[in-house]
Amino acid sequence: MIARLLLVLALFLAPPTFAQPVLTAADMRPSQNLDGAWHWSVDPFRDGKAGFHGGVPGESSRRWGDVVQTDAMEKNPRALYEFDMQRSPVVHLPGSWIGHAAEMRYYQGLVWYQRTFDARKPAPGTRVFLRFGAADYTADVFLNGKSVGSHKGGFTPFAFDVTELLRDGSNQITVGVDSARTDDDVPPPVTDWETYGGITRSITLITVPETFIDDAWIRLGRDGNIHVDIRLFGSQAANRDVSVRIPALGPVLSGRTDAEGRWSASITASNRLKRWSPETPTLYDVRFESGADVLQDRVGFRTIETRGTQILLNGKPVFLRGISMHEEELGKDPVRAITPAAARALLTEIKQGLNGNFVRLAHYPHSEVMTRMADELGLLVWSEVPVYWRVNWQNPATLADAQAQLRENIVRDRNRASIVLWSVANETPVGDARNAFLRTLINEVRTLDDSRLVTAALLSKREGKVMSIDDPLVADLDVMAINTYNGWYSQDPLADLQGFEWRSPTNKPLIFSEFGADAQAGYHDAGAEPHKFSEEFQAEYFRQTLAMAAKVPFLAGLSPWLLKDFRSPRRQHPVFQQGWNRKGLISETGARKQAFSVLAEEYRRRAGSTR
Ligand code: GCB
Repeated sequence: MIARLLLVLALFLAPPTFAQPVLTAADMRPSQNLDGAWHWSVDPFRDGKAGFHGGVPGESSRRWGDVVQTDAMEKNPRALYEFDMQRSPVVHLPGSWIGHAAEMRYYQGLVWYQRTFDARKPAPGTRVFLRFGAADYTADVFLNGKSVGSHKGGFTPFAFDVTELLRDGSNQITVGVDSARTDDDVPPPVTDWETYGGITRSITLITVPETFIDDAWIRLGRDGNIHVDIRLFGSQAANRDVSVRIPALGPVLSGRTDAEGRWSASITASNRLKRWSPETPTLYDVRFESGADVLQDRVGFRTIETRGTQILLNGKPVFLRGISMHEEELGKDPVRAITPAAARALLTEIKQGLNGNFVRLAHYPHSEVMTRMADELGLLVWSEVPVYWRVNWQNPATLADAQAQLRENIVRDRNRASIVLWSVANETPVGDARNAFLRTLINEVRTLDDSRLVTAALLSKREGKVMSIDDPLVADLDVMAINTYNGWYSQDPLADLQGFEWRSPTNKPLIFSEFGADAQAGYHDAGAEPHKFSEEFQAEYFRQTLAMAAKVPFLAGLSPWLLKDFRSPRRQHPVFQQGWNRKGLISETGARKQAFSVLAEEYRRRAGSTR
């Protein structure tokens, strides 16, 4: 009994381990890109997994055979297969199935994808991983008819070792992606955004030496030193030489891994180091080496911390002039395919158009394309996991899912200087089970990354015109964040907003992580009191809310809701919304609404000031 208790305790106290390789900076490794033409077939009854008599999904199921054995009918006139993937229509991946056909617009369920590609049997001493940038929500992956693994969670990367299954010549990948979620999932089924089921980020085949650098984290500590942590994966990971070099800055730092394949080291930062900031987003090539493996990354170095109610970037107070956004490209029919050009277009609107220095990447981990672009363009980033609204706080499996998504996000992006805030939740109602759940996530963040700030978007309490933050979680966070919609979801006259008084329970910085109002681009109402959904209403709402914000002495940043109109199935006003949340400052096609210049002007005024 005591032994069992100790084991349970040890499991709780042990630092997180990664049974699966994480392949940090995988997008920088040479790879065979498998994006492009894939066959697809819808499977609303999940027949391909189990068939109408039920049964276990996998190779033994007859229906599963249907999905992979597509040439069998040609070979055998008596064979019967009702899936024929190789003759199914072709689409371009990555990109959600929303764009495959009109009838897929609101489909939530299972879709099969398949493609063939040429490869070589891996050379001895190498491993090959099949990596997906993301698939929403559950993915079951098969190579040459054999299961290689599954993944849950729509926004983080995963990779499977396929060394044993790859063969010379033609190979076949089949993926079953299921977008359906239950109340136990993260996020739960009801959100205020489009699900975008499917394979939404790149698919690659990555070859590495048998023992390789799986994780390499480098950052500037608040102590002025550069810290490095490397973890090798493979049979030779223990007691092995490793090194790290920043060619532009000087000497190689090297050492040997411990029995677990880990190596940590610190070095005083060179005085030639140019710190990364939105004004000077300097990135350095960093080269990690061990044996035959070389892993390159592009990394910026900066510090982020708080002092009282201020946020300090590189030791100096900074006011976060930001805006929130979803992962959705510009255009009338987005499919959540974020190319570097799509990421650049959106982030440039923030940086240059709005005079911003900050973006909240809501409400889930965005593509690594986006976070790398933020590094390059110079935007501070809030990164979050989809712990959104009503999560099943009581269920340990739900917590484990949230932890896994958090871990995958942080480990993927720990080298991104742009990211300054990890957020663990959005608008979650206070309660014991919720508090315990979120505290576990906060502890997880701190174990994985002690160099950034932890936050969560909280709800405020209103008594008359007094707004307060009545949430025990503020004690656990570095930065408080509040979503506030007075004047939009309430019927307060906009002119009254300035009279709202904000009270803080603690001496910490506050960010208004959301405020916003819908407006349909092109709908004008120049009346003395403009109607909701007009550009004039939204502009006035921004004027008044910004004036209110200017009076909050502990405010350290803003990320209003939001840059661009985005698809949301719960926004069906037939005239103004038509399936889109219209709180964007630009329309889905990029037309700037009046409020855009209101915010741009406020940020121009605030640029250079710390408040
Ligand atoms: C919120 C949510 C966000 C919604 C927004 C809205 O508070 O965090 O996901 O889209 O309000 O438009 O109501």
